[in-house]
Amino acid sequence: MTTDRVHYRTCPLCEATCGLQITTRGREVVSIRGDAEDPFSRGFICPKGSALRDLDADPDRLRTPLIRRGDRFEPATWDEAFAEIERRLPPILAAHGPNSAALYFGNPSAHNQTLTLYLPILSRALRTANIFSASTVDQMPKQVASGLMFGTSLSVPIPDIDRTDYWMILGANPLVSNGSLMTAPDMPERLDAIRKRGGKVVVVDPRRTRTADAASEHVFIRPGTDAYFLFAIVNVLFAENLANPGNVAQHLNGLDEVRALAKDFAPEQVADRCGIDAGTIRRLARELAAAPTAAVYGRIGTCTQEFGALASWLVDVVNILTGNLDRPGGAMFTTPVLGSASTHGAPGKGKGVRFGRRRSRVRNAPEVFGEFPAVCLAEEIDTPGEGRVRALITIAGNPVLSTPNGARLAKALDQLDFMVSFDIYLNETSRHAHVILPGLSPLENPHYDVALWQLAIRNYGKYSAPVFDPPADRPKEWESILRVAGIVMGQGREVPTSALDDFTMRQRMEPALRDEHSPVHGRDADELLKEMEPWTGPDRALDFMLRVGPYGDGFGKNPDGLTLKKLAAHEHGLDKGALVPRIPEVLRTPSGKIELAPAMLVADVARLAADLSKTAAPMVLVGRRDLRSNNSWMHNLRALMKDGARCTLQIHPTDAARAGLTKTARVRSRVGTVDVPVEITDAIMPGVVSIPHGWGHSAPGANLKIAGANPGANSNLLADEAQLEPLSGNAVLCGIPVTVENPD
Ligand SMILES: Nc1nc2c(c(=O)[nH]1)N[C@H]1C(S)=C(S)[C@@H](COP(=O)(O)OP(=O)(O)OC[C@H]3O[C@@H](n4cnc5c(=O)[nH]c(N)nc54)[C@H](O)[C@@H]3O)O[C@H]1N2
Ligand SMILES: Nc1nc2c(c(=O)[nH]1)N[C@H]1C(S)=C(S)[C@@H](COP(=O)(O)OP(=O)(O)OC[C@H]3O[C@@H](n4cnc5c(=O)[nH]c(N)nc54)[C@H](O)[C@@H]3O)O[C@H]1N2
Ligand code: SF4
Ligand SMILES: [Mo]
Repeated sequence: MTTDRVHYRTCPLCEATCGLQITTRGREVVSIRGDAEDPFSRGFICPKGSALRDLDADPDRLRTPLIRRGDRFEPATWDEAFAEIERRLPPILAAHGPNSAALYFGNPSAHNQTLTLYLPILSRALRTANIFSASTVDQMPKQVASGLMFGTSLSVPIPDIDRTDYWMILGANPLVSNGSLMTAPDMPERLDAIRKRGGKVVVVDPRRTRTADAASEHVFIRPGTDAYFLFAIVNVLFAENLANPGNVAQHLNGLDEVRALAKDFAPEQVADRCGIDAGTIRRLARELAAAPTAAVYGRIGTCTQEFGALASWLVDVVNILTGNLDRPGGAMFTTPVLGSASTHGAPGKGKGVRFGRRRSRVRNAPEVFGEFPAVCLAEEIDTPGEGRVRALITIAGNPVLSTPNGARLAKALDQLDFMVSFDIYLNETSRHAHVILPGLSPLENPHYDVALWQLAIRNYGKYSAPVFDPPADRPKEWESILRVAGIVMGQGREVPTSALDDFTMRQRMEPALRDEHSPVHGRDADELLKEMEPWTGPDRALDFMLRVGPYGDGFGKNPDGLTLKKLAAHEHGLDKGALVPRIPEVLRTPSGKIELAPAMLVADVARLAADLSKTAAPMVLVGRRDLRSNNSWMHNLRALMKDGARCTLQIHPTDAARAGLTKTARVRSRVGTVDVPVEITDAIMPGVVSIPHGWGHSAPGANLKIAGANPGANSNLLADEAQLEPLSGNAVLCGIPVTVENPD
């Protein structure tokens, strides 16, 4: 008889990073519960966390590579799959150069230790300028704004929600999404605690969300107008002498410039456009200034819109002007257990960020943090000419459902000479591939949230060993990535992955060995490699980062410090405490100051001002999320689909009556049309409709039996690939002009 075993582990599905308690018997999962002893998540779990059991067992989840023969996929051995890649990819690169291959990586790559640490290797091996990712349908505007203000791509201030007296949330629904760019498990309890201790929570959203219902106040706002709203708050702070940056005042550049810019955005000037009366804006500005501590936080709704970079910037301008940046209860910087770009190099000063070193071929869009906008992917494939993308590798992404004008992208994918998908499903995107390489079950992977704990509301880390050993005949996903990287680099598919891994590990260590502020400055790589034995692959990379990080043992410099072995002994996770003030040490701007008025952002204010006099579209589309979904890829799990498809059009009763809607709505935009069941509700503003993304599982040839039974409609057939936020290249997913009619 096999006995039950209990494993403690971090949920890899969303940014909340909840601790799980998983009971197994043999290769079976018996149960998944919240880990009550995880000091960060304290037992919290959502329905997706327990559905990991279904994901692990899902018969549709791929366990062997697939090769497309004609219009059918056939199971293949790993060697056959790599041989096919070796046969087809290098000749394209040889004939047409490195830019003829593109890479698209999706959201799970930010949640998966292996992918986060190994993707850059493949991207370097490809040497292509054509790198795309889900970041430009997501948070890129925030990264641009924070990079310009504070100096690195992840210098994002995090709302210190456990200590704040006043939390203003714009364009986020953390009770449903469980938080983003703010790793904070157990959102319901944390949000409730703010109100219980006498604090206030204000939600600014075109929909009255679950978070709005739990808040002290909800303010409807017209989509895409957050920059006006926030500028008006800035205007009031200056006009009423309430601006007081407090502790960070001596570290600021550009205060007068912001004061001057805000003059044109008095509450009375923007009220109509925002759909918020001037008195409310003034009151909220005064409340923010008067609160003992306050944090303004913006997410998807403020990023994926026309003025996403400006709105993201103004969020932190308000945090700074109200004296809340870098103080407990305000917006603070994490000191990640693994370190980050803002813990390396000289403290307090750095290279800052630069964009536009390259331009995309068709639209001339600037590169941002090494990527081109996801909205450019289809045109780079379907526009003929020198430099056309002919080969594509997708890794953990489903851009046909998750990026604008999925119909055009799907067509473009069929024009590729060769496509490889690293994916665990044969889905709407991977069905276009010639070879699909499946990753392991999440329970067969090690786990550390390399990216997300850089953005956490506490300094926290936890290592989870795989729950199950992967089948012996299957490569781990990092090995497959290295294998493809080896093929691309002309080394063939036979090179042992351990040799490639040693080579890339040395490259990984290089910057630290050269950094005079690093504990391993000048040390010998061989010696350090020896000290990291027996770790290999993504675990060795992790051990290195931990040991040279802020709490690390520095390979002997700080003997009481962390190593991966020591961290792994904390099976429920290691809490290094609440966030601590980090200004000015955290800054990596060339000036060593906080840039309150970066030139790129200032230049974009003219576009915002000009738009104020234009007439707004009468009906616009926004998105939403629901608790039992995770973007496009968890609709194949029975536990999450018990209540069928949740893909409906939310519409206000007056708009529904005007359009004569009863059951179904036909929604049209410049680029597409979808039919969706209507959900009439006064929880959405008049003039705004909402459809969640990630649905539309009716593509022929996908193998998603449960998802296919409740396919829903792909809202990204309506999102317009021609539109982008110009500074970040981010897609515009909120505020899409649409018409709505009754198709019957
Ligand atoms: N209209 C609209 N569109 C949106 C949004 C919106 O709000 N509105 N939100 C955007 C946002 S925030 C995001 S992040 C993007 C997401 O965009 P994408 O990342 O492109 O899409 P996902 O649905 O997350 O797809 C993840 C893919 O990874 C696969 N996968 C899961 N685990 C693994 C693994 O371990 N290994 C491998 N190789 N594959 C794996 C899944 O099967 C799936 O195919 O969508 C964006 N699209
Ligand atoms: N259950 C679940 N959880 C998830 C995901 C999921 O798909 N399902 N996806 C994960 C991912 S990849 C991400 S990035 C995060 C995102 O996490 P959140 O940012 O919390 O995302 P949403 O729940 O989409 O909330 C966005 C809100 O913005 C509002 N909105 C739309 N347009 C505007 C606007 O112009 N201004 C303002 N102020 N509001 C606007 C919408 O009505 C919506 O309520 O969630 C993550 N968590
Ligand atoms: S909230 Fe996110 S991390 Fe927590 S159990 Fe749910 S999906 Fe997993
Ligand atoms: Mo996302």
